Amino acid sequence: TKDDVIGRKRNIMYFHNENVAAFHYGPHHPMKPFRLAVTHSLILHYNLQHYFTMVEPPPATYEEIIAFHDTDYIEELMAGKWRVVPDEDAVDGTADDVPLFDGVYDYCTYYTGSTIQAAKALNCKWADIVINWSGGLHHAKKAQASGFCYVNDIVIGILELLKHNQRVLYIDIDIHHGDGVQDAFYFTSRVMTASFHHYHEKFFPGTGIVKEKGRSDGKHYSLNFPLREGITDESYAYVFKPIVRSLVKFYDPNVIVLQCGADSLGSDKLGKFNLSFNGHGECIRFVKSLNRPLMILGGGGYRLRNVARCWTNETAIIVGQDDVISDIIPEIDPYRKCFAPEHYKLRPELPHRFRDANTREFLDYLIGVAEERMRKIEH
Ligand code: TV1
Ligand code: CA
Ligand code: ZN
Repeated sequence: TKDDVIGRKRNIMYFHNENVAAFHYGPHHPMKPFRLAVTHSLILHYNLQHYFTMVEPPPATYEEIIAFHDTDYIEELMAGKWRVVPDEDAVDGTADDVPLFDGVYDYCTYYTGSTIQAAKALNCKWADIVINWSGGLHHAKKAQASGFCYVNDIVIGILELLKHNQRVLYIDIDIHHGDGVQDAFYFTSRVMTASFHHYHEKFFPGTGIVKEKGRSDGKHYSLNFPLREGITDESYAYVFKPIVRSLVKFYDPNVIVLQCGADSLGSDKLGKFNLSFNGHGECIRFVKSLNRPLMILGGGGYRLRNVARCWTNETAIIVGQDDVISDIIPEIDPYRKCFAPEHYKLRPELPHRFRDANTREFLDYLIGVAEERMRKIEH
């Protein structure tokens, strides 16, 4: 394979606890854990499991979860009741985003357990690349659920990585700003966070402007790329590649964590970008090519069939089989009917619903700011 030509073959581990897919946020809620069952099934029916070690990790323990979260907050989550905060919240509809559905705490232990075991596998050098598509819930705060996220598995996973690694680079290509991860490490230089997202004052969570750059020891170690709607593969690669290349060169991370939210794809139910499967997957391919220990996580993604396609294609990219596997969804996949509208293709073209509002000048400005910041990095 190409891996053998370019370098040493990389050892890959895949973490999945199937219990995670059985939870329901509620009938009209856009977040559907079932997408994880469809994704996992598609990965298996493409026989990609021959190229990685599959692990069913144990759920995260209470002790592991409170490594980041506030104990009072986690107790509310376990009890299935938010504490009553007089007048606030309730009215503004934020509570609808994070409903206390049946088993919500257990759900969190499953996706977080996979991220923790993935981090441990990198720490012990059992694997060079680890994958957990159920993880990547980047909005959860120390003492608050936010944007479909209750427990921040990414922060907990990075804390685990910091036990054995001096510097962790976090890259986030979900269309939403990775605010929970940024906030958790805003004051430290041991984690550099870089989020690429759509920014608009009315687009959730409304943070992630260029000026948010970290504070005290963490000054210059938070980077934000607030993109406008409709970004295409070409424009995205134009900013992503040079920035990530320089980040790795100047920050020289010991490990990279990549949140691969699939809501940056075109035609996502909540998203406003125009990325194709190829454009999204190109980011994963590029980060892999930098040859650092790597943790791949999921995140958002609200068009169920496209989430499964996206992460299956990206699993294939990671294992070096993307140019080998068929573009027709395997017939024996029990969820095959999900893919019917686009003739059972793995990587159909997605309609462009938004004009690309990212001018060349704007993208050059973002690259310029990032390069100036990186020159200030020292260690
Ligand atoms: C219940 C039922 C909840 C239908 C939420 C879309 C719903 C949304 C729903 C929704 C929806 C958001 C806000 C609300 C600010 C809040 C996993 C006062 C059709 C990582 C989280 C987006 C994205 C939250 C998570 C956002 C992730 N958008 N229908 N809620 N308002 N919340 O805008 O980054 O992908 O939309
Ligand atoms: Ca993002
Ligand atoms: Zn998102």
